[in-house]
Amino acid sequence: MSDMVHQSVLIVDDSPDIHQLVGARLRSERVNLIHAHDAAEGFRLAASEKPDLILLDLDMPITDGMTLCRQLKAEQELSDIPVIFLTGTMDVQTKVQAFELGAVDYVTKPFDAVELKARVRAALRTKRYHDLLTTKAQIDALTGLWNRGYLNDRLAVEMSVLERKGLPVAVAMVDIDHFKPINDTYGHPFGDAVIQRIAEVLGNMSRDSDVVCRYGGEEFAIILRDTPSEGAMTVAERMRKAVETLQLTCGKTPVPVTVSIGVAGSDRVGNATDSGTHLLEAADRALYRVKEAGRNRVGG
Ligand code: GH3
Ligand code: MG
Ligand code: MG
Ligand code: MG
Repeated sequence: MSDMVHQSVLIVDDSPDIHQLVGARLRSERVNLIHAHDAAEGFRLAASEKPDLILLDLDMPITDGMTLCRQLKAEQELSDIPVIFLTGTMDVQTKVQAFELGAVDYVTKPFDAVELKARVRAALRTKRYHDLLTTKAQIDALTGLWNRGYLNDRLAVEMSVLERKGLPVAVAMVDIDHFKPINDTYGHPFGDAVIQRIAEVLGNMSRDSDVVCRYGGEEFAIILRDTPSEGAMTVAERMRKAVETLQLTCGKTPVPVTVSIGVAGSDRVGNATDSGTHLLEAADRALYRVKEAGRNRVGG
């Protein structure tokens, strides 16, 4: 989550004077200013820096602000960055066009320092809420792990990275063994606590680069980046063992809990961009086989 201190503003304007002026006006605001002097540089810096706000000059030679705005809005990763147009006079039709393109606001030059600050602040505040909601929508409330929606999005991204860079990706599907009787015997709240503890173990046993998700009820899916099938099997076995040795209790009653894990790697399943679903399905089939074979084990 970007903190107020770290929010960044990209200004795209062909006039050095405007850069200096905006810099001076926003000096008292705790924002990082990033400077671009034409549309091409603006697009490049938007993509690499992912600013929280873009102040965009309407009139620029070569490529104007409207065109750059259209390009930004067409890019999935950049389309959520709010854009405020900086402009001299602006007729109603141009204003309407700017808003239709996705601009959140405009400021007319010469701009009043107080007004510029207020508009920048308002846009950054909305961006913080936006980021917060986006994050919340991707997190599972019970465990704090990523949810299934995020898993699907992330898997698609990882598969395209894989296709470009050739790094192997693996998926591990984890399912708690005989969970229904645990719920039935000790109650649903205890069942929830078990799910939380296992989520914790999976989180602790994974690397920062792994993506640990709650897939559904008592099922988890882990994306293991830059990991071939064999390595994924080793990680999964470590996780299985860690759960087995948990020694959970309900009151004073020991409640042994185990998991079964199915693993699938891109080195076996294939690395097409659309193969994320294949990978999940293959891991799920492996899990099914492991369950059939007797549970509390790992299989590929
Ligand atoms: P298996 O070894 O074959 O996986 O047996 P199982 O009993 O775990 O079977 P299954 O995976 O089909 O059962 C999942 C059970 O998990 C069913 C449901 O009552 C319970 N469950 C699903 N979501 C939650 C949850 O959020 N909290 C709790 N406490 N229980 C849940
Ligand atoms: Mg200009
Ligand atoms: Mg299940
Ligand atoms: Mg189960």
